[in-house]
Amino acid sequence: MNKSASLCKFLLISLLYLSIFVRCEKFESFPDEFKWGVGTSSYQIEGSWNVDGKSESIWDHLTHNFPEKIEDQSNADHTTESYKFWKRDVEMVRELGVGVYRFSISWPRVLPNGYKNHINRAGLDYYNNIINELLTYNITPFVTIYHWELPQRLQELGGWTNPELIDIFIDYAKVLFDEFGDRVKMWTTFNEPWHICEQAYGQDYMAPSYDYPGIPIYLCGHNLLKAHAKVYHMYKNIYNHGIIGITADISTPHPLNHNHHHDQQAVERAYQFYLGWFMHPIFSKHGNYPKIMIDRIGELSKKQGFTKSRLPTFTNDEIKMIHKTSDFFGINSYTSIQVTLNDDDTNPAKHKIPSFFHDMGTIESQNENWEKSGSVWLRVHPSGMLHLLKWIKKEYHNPPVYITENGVSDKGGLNDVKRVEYFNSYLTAILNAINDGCDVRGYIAWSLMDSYEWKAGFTEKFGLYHVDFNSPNKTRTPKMSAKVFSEIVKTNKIDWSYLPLIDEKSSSYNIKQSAFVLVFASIILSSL
Ligand code: GBH
Repeated sequence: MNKSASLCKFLLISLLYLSIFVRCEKFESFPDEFKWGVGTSSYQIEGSWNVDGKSESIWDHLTHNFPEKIEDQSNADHTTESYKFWKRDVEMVRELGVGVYRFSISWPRVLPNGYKNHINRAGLDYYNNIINELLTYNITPFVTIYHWELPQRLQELGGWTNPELIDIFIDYAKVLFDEFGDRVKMWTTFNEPWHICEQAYGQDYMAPSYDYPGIPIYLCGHNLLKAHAKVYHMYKNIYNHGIIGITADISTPHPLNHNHHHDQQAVERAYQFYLGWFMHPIFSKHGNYPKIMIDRIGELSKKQGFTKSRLPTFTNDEIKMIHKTSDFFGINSYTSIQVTLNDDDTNPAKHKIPSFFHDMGTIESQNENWEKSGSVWLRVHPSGMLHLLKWIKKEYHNPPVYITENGVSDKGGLNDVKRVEYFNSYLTAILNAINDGCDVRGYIAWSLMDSYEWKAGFTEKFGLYHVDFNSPNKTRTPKMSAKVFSEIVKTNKIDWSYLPLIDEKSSSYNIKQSAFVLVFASIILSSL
């Protein structure tokens, strides 16, 4: 063989090798522009519940008047005292090296009556301080306008079942845009509308624990969607310096029995009832509620003797007004469920009639093989995240997605190996989704630090930082997961070095191994 031919061959093989290597690298790292963040919410961290003019929220009201409804009878009167120690919080965000801090604003801290006739300057200044401190260090504030803290006085008007709240919410949002809009460029209106409506009005569960299944929940959802859309338009018309969206939540549904096509149907129903209820009107091609919800709730309502559907109807103008009112698809997801159909005639699950769960017509469970966490509802199932992201891509034509919450609980401690495993395996699933073409733009880990976990009180910990709730300064200390997460953020790669070899590791390395086999094969072939 002559010299130039062998040089040519050499070059070709090098090129092949290089392209495979680059491909592997690409598959193993997150995109350069990927946004990393950590999250908290006001009630869970602020404490100082009645300080400097703040009034009572529905969570203050619930925890003060019905402590027996909370696992450890606790409340968030003090919790991590971020109202005092916010500087330390921002310092931790810096230590982690993330570019985004997602936090929420307490409505009754800013507008104690709920209305804008009385604006509490001290409340606004608290958030101004946080925002300014974040910006000093180049950290993007990502503000949630409503993470469940309704002023109690507005609850007394019927809360989110009262359409009056739409305009009152617009006023509240306007106060925030006027005050912070010059510096805050990332907003979400509502955190987890399903929880705000179903878990709070349909059950004796999240505040206000209204326990009225199947009716007020849909009024709540209707008002929430209108309030969201109107605030979106106001922002776009008057301010429009940044992005604004909504964050929904779901535990990824899987068929209980993979071979039963009925169970596949149950999966689709669960997606549409949990996510589609709020996201279909915004992200689907033509807007409005999912057809399956309109049909099922309509038919069941009729059977049950109601004059009209318990699911309210949007006018055509309202459908248009709500359609496409989110710059990104915000999603919170922690775990998976298994579902099977629950037919109306038999109702074997004995769901209350009417109720959201009876309307959906499914029975849920969790797989005993999925690893447990510190919470009964949360089992570790990373491939659920991949399914979910693919479903969103397909259903809503690949919208830009922010994973606004994902994380795991334990019972506490600094050596949180399980949390490291959780983040690594869920992030591997997310990376797979990105390599599959899902437009995931960012990941916000839940949570910056241990905090008040709603009905579970202080019995479950989600933090990257440990908080010593007994110390006067509520001392915050990084856990192992904080160190690993900051390494991931720095390198844009998942970091397995802290852990013994586990499945996901070997699978991500398989790509590289097969690449090497390929290269060797080609070298041998070419030398023949
Ligand atoms: C998110 O909600 C919240 O946005 C966040 O504030 C919260 O800290 C985080 O999740 C972790 O929970 O006890 O079986 O009846 C997710 C909603 C709320 C889902 C509590 C599970 C308990 C269900 N989570 N809920 S159960």
